[in-house]
Amino acid sequence: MRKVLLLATAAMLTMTGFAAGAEIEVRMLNKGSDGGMMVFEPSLVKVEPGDTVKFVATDKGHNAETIKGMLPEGAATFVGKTGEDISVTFDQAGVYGVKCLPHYGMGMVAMIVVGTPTNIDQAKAVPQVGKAKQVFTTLFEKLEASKTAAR
Ligand SMILES: [Cu+2]
Repeated sequence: MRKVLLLATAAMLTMTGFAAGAEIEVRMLNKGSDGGMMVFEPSLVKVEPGDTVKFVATDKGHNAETIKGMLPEGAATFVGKTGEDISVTFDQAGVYGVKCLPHYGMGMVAMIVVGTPTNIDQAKAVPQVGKAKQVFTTLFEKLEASKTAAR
């Protein structure tokens, strides 16, 4: 009897943990709604610390992983498996660059902004591959524009 109660308590705590942060879905697609090929959609996501982003393998052949140096200092890196969903809870504030390894050079990247991004300059300084450079330039512009609008 006592064991059952303990299990029930554990289950409730687990559920409470899930409820604490929001979950946002980012789909990995061969073709985006704007016609672009090989994209994360949305490619710019703003969340609060403790929120979870679920990268959904809507189309197979993609993955989501951190870009070296493009995350706040001390934050954990992650590497998703190709063709599989991966849920990442972002506890540390900052800008995170995410890439699909097979399509990095084609510009399949996303930016996750958690709380107040304090590492924008460092993130901008990270060298990018192929078309990813242009995509990130656009994403940083969008981020700056949204900050200005909020003022
Ligand atoms: Cu991809």
